[in-house]
Amino acid sequence: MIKSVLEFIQNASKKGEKLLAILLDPDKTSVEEIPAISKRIESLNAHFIFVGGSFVAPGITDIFVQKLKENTQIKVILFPGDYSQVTNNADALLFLSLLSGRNPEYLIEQQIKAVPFLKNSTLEIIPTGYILIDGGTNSSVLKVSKTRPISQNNIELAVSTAVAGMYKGKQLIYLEAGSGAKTVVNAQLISEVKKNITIPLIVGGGIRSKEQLNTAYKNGADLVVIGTAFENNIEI
Ligand code: 1GP
Repeated sequence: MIKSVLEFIQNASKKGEKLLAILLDPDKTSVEEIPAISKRIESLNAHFIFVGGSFVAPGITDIFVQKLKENTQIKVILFPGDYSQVTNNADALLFLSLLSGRNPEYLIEQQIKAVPFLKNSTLEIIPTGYILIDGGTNSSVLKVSKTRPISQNNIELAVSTAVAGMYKGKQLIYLEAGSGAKTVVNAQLISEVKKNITIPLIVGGGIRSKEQLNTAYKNGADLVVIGTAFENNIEI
């Protein structure tokens, strides 16, 4: 029996089964919309709901996740932009380290600040290496983290960053072009990173079409995250 979210992703990755997560930002989606949105996400056969954002006010995520759990059986995974978004109501937490950046706040400070919230929590904590790739926009994550992304052409740096993350003990690598990216993470970069790691790979940022989704899967993404395209048109 599969006990955890991480095990589920690892098993799917081993079998070559592709996973989909829909990202909801409590700053952009209201609690009232959750029943309809949950049904829609279920009809898309998404495997996970990610919840997070760069500018979510404290306390909001807690209520938002609680409402989701009342409306769907799909596992809810926190993808926080800030430690204040940690809530015990979710199933799991991507414990992110922004490996592409050199801002200590997002390499270790935020993680330390999260600990008092996690000590007695039942959340599954998943160490995740988070790597920003230039998506052609000044995305919220770049603004908030005050870091520079890795260029789409600097495949060597992206690969080394992902492998260093794996050696540091991360269980997942997340290649992120930024929410609303103009340019999605390119196929060659995904494929080179995938070839060099033995842990599952998440890809997100700017994915709007079935073709982009399939390209990410074909080149090695185990889990793709879609936020903006769903937010703009939940009938997508
Ligand atoms: C952002 O990877 C996610 O953190 C999703 O990006 O909103 O562009 O789909 P989009």
